[in-house]
Amino acid sequence: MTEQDLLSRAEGVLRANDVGEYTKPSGRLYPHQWNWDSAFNALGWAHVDWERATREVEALLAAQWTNGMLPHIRYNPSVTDYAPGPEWWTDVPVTRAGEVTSGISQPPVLSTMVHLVGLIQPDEQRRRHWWDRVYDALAESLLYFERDRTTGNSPLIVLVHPWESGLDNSPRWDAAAAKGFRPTRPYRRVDTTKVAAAERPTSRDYDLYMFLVELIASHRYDMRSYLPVTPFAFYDSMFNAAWYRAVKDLNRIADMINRPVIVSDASLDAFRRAYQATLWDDEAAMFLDFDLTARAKVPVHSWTGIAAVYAGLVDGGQAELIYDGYTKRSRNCRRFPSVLPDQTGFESDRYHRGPVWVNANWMITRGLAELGLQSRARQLGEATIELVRRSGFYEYFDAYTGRGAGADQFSWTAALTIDLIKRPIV
Ligand code: 2M8
Repeated sequence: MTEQDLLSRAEGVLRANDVGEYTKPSGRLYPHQWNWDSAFNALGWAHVDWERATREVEALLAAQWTNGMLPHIRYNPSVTDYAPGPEWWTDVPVTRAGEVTSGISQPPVLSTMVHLVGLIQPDEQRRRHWWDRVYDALAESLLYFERDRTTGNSPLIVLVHPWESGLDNSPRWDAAAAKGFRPTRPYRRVDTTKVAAAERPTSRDYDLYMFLVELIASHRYDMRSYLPVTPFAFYDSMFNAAWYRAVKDLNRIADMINRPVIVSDASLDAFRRAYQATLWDDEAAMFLDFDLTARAKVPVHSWTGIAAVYAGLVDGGQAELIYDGYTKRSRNCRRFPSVLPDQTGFESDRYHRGPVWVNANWMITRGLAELGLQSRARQLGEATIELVRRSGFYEYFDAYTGRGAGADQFSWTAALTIDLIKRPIV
């Protein structure tokens, strides 16, 4: 298949999942608008239809809460056969009447994508005008985490639900799921009626998800009262990296449209120091998550431990150390597995427990290139395009065989493949 064929197929995936103002992550499995999916999808759209990219972002911003939070799902009220659905998230404080959303957030990559989408627009006036229009909402969405999701003296952000990590059934959450929490009400799942149950989270995982949903809703989404009592509170190394990079990118936008920066350089330095001091693990030679309830690092080595590379939270030397260590330990895998194969809980074809994901590869590819590690970036970028070319636009890929799994015709796989081809590493 030529590069041009691959590009037009990728565009076809975005168009097939396009419902006008947002792009479904996948036609079959995910009918609503998801937060970080839309951010990645906007970047793909920017290369084929720039105005459509801006609509994707603005549709997501329409779901913003009065406290600034950007929810992880913006439900489409006309879709009624999805479960568990919005009835679990009662009385959410949306800014716009009529919006129906979940009550947690997702990795905040949106400002970074908005920065890139803007740069793709050659007309400077149009670009600046758009940035100006979305700037305040983006700023509030990032400041929300500083205001409501920090605790004690640490500037690091607390994650309150596995769904919020974007990596729902990562083995990092196994210890929490093993505690046997269950919601008080029965719940229904549709995911396992659409794709093989063996590729999805287990019912024990879902018991934890729904237990936490009930707990968060019962605290009326007030994290100040929820944090002291929840059994699930983590400094997630990828979520925190995404926030740091998003703030830097929004500061860049601010500079270009003459707005005040949202977080000062001194605060960013303090954040970087806290990230290094709290999450770096010498023995693992990567960053680990921190469990605030157990007051200990989470001993699971996954790609989130390299996410600092995406954010520029490390220099080239540290990036090389982490990335090369990860590569060595996953020599027998496709580039690169979401969990290292020597870890308890690794499964090569189950969702966030080992398979290769295009968004993870894209984040690391871009981060490596920005830190000056061009040849590694080029190799990873090319391996990612090749995997999609051979296996198709799947949600994820078996870490050993490269077989596509989960949902087919998956939007961010298409969107980020377009970006990897259109903006090659030089
Ligand atoms: C997955 O998460 C949803 C719940 O939010 C699910 O499993 O049903 C995750 O992979 C998440 O990162 C992604 O945003 C979402 C939609 O693609 O699916």
